[in-house]
Amino acid sequence: MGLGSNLSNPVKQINQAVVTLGSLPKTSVITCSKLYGSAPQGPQDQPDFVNAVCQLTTELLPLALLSALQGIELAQGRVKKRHWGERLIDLDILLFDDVTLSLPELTIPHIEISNRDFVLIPLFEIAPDLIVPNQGSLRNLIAQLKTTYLHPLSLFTV
Ligand code: ROI
Repeated sequence: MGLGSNLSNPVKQINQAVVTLGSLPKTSVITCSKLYGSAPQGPQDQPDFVNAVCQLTTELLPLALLSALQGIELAQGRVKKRHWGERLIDLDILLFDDVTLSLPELTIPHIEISNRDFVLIPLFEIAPDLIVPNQGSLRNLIAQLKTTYLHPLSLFTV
């Protein structure tokens, strides 16, 4: 899954979310990427994001996991400000084993996965040989990114 934040101490928001994810019923966090700083996709008049991805194991079904993630977002105080705008915490299901799903409330793989350097590059760190259902190898998706605006965060802050 993907994590992103660009408000109210993003590093703290992401760390908090990871801790809470690990406390969901029948769910554990297996591994997480580094934190990355990334330029916003969408309106440019907002702060840079902090992004990371984590691998979970869970017995929750996709829609139950989605509602658990939405619960965490709300508990951390997320309020929607504008489309593709700044956010306190964003938790996205990116992939779910080799499931493909297309529902109004949830698309797996994540609908924007192939356009997002801030998802693909952290994913490569934890799963370099990943195949994205219907979209081929992660390696190839990364090769097709036009530009990337990502830097490992530890080089700059913390
Ligand atoms: N841009 C970046 N860099 N990182 C995000 O997590 C992110 N999330 C979003 C939008 C607003 C589309 N842009 C983003 O939801």
